[in-house]
Amino acid sequence: MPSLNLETFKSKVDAYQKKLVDESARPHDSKSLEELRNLFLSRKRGLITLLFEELKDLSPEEKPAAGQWINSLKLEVQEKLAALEAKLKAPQRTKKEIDLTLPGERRYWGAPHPVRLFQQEIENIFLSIGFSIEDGPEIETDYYNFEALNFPPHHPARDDWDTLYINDTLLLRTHTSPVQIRVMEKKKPPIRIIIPGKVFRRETPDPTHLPMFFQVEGLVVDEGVTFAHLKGTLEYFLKRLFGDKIKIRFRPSFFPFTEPSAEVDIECLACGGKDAACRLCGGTGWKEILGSGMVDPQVFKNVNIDPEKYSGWAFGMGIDRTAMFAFDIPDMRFFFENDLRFIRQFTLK
Ligand code: 2U9
Repeated sequence: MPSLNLETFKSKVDAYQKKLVDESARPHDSKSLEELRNLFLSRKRGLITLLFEELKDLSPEEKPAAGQWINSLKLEVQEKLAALEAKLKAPQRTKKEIDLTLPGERRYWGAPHPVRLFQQEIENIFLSIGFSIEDGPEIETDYYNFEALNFPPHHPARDDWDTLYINDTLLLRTHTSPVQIRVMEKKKPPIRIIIPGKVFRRETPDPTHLPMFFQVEGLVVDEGVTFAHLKGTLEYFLKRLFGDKIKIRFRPSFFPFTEPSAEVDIECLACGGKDAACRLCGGTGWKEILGSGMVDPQVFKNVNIDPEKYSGWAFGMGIDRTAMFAFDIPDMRFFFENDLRFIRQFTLK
């Protein structure tokens, strides 16, 4: 029956169309592509050719529609084959291929950070005169950061150390001094140590302040240690760091954990005291470089060291701050922006 024939014919065309879609989705090489072409378009046995031959079994009214179906299938076959052929001819890039005409990949080498460089310079000087290096926790208790160092609770002296508290008893250490307390609790004199490390204060960043910076502190405890040892050792240290000719002066000062205490200045490296408007020293000719003093007897009592038998001296110095002065860096924030053009500029002989 003609109507059944037309239906059967349509489902045959649809089945061939589906076959075409499925076959085109597979990967092809030139051989399988040729086989696909023959399957549909071979002049003798191709599916399209066979469909055209079957047209004769349909009635004259059915032929035009059926002819259109075959023609649109043939068009789709030709389009699909052309696309597959183009894909096969496109240059294939394998992983091993290297295109030597492309510009090279630029590699940004790092460099030792200026703060680290300066810290190592300081460490090497003290290591060479018999000190050893200690470290300890950055999160501390109120006891180790303040009380053991002779700051009673609520004492106004604490106001000079703007502190970042974690809770009522824990805080971010404001200096590396808690490490000296921990060392003295464990080790009996003689003690000769330095403690470089990160410290934290509640500061708004500006050219000379950051909430995190680096400090180095030192401690010497033994029998018969005097202020002369403090003075001699610090002078030796500063001359090694800034050169033999550097002028140094000691000024009286106050710290809760040392008595007597002294701040140490060096002559201004930028103007030598000759520029009244100097950016570094403000025209005084001197630059404060560190604080120091003889360990307060109360601090020794807190760690069960007998202050009648032992004495000691200590110092503290900002590493970033001093590196800024030594390298003539105008803004402390440059250290932590991680701009390699800045970081790469520094070397020490
Ligand atoms: C113990 C005993 C004594 C450490 C000291 C200073 C003076 C000092 C500042 C310098 C610049 C901190 O980085 S800074 O803001 N420090 O002036 N530090 S004496 O004295 C100690 C430490 C621990 C047990």
